[in-house]
Amino acid sequence: MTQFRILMIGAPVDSGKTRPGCLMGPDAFRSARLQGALEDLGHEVRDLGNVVPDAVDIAPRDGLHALPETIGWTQSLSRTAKAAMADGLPIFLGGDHSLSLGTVHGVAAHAAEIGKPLFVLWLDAHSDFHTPRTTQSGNLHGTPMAYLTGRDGFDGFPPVPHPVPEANVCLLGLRSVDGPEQEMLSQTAIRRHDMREIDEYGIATPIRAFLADVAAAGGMLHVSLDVDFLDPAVAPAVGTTVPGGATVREAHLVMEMLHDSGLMCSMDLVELNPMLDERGRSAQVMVDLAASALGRRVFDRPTPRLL
Ligand code: 6HN
Ligand code: MN
Ligand code: MN
Ligand code: MN
Repeated sequence: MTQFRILMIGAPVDSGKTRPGCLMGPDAFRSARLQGALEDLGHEVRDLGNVVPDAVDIAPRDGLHALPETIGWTQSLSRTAKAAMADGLPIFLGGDHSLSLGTVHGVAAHAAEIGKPLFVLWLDAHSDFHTPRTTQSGNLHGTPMAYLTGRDGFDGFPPVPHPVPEANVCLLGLRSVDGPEQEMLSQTAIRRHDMREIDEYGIATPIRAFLADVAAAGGMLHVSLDVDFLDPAVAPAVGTTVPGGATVREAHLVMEMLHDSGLMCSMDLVELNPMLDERGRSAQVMVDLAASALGRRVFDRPTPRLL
């Protein structure tokens, strides 16, 4: 099995929504033994500690929660992510999903520098495709996909010189998409797979097609895993639960297929709110999923080839 040099990077971002708690996420992942689980697979794992946000001189804006702080995080995480990409396979320990405004921004800068197309797999109940102009909640964790694909409306944020091409984005697990997001998404080439499609065709179908395209393009793949991709019955520790999510096995299958593809170059584990957890079980599910994405399996055999 390919061994990686894995960099654990804490991103205790809690500014992307009003309900606090995600700042404890990185330490919950550490307590659930993420490092040991990955070392057990033979990887070299470094815990680089937690990132801090840049201090920025930006005015708060009505209707947007904690805008300056989130811009500060975007700046510092973009720099950190770009540097980490040259040094190993970073796993960003969230922190709410607004951290991806920065991590994917930095990963995209790295991809552009080495001349590889970047693909993004967004495992989430939500599309996170609001702009600061369309958000109804004012919570910026609902915006990263719009920012990263180059939408307007992100005044004060770092410019996006390397937007992720729409056709390179795959949203998987959708079951809560707001009206303005639906409207904007319908005008893009972004791939979107809702839970109904997963029910009807199985989760392997869309992921297999996406991974084949990443491989054919010689691309690199960033994976952003939101706790609410999972059904709240198995992962309650998230502020934005939506019933009808992925099962434990569906999520593991995605991770196992990611590992077999050898395409994943970076990963976010986001939205874990330990305040809402039950005896640490959501943190444990997320750690187990990360381990599957990095090679944990029952038998040493590849994904079975179906028709
Ligand atoms: N997440 N669409 C809702 C909003 O407030 O804009 C929910 C966003 C959820 C954010 O999944 O990271
Ligand atoms: Mn999300
Ligand atoms: Mn550049
Ligand atoms: Mn979500």
